[in-house]
Amino acid sequence: MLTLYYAPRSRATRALALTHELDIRDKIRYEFVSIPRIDGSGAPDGHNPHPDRKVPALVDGETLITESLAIMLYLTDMFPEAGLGPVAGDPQRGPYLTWLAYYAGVMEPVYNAQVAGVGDHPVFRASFRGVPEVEARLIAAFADGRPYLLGERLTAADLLVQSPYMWFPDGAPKDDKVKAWITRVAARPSYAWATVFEAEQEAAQAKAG
Ligand SMILES: N[C@@H](CCC(=O)N[C@@H](CS)C(=O)NCC(=O)O)C(=O)O
Repeated sequence: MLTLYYAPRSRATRALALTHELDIRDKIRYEFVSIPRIDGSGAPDGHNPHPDRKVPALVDGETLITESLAIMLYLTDMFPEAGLGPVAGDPQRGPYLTWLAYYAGVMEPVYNAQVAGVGDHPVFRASFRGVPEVEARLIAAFADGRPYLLGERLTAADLLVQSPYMWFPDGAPKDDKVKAWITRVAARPSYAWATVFEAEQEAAQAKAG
């Protein structure tokens, strides 16, 4: 049995959505945990196995998997028949890994640095480049009219790479094709389910006190 530790409206939401896309909700135990929130509410949860008490965290038997990239890759490799992540040997495996790694290794630092006001520091730019390069990368990816990052089919890379623009729509590239992709991913039934599921569980937690 797999256990996914999550908190509502967080980086775990895309992992919840992935479990819906993979059609594995009956194979997952979902564990609600609290996290400290920007408004001062919430607190680290002693039940969360993540070493930093962050979400998402996935437990498979004795194995703990943290970091959204690792969790998504772990799950799409574990359930390849769902077609949410090209497996080794598939020509799309390289682009798939590239987008997953680009999100975690470049996009998250770049957007966080922008918010922190340090994105233009020459050392930062030398390592990561910046928002204009991220936007150019996405605009180039969708220039041929493809609906998803790898082509005709949604993969976990779409859920990961699109997620910052769910939280900060104003930060999305000003490009119609990219914007259409953001809307397309957000409109997936998996996100509707994740949003309702989170809200229901949050209400149940509040009621239980
Ligand atoms: N790099 C991690 C980041 C996880 C993360 O920062 N999650 C936030 C929620 S959006 C969290 O748990 N924050 C709680 C805290 O900082 O204590 C990932 O992508 O999984």
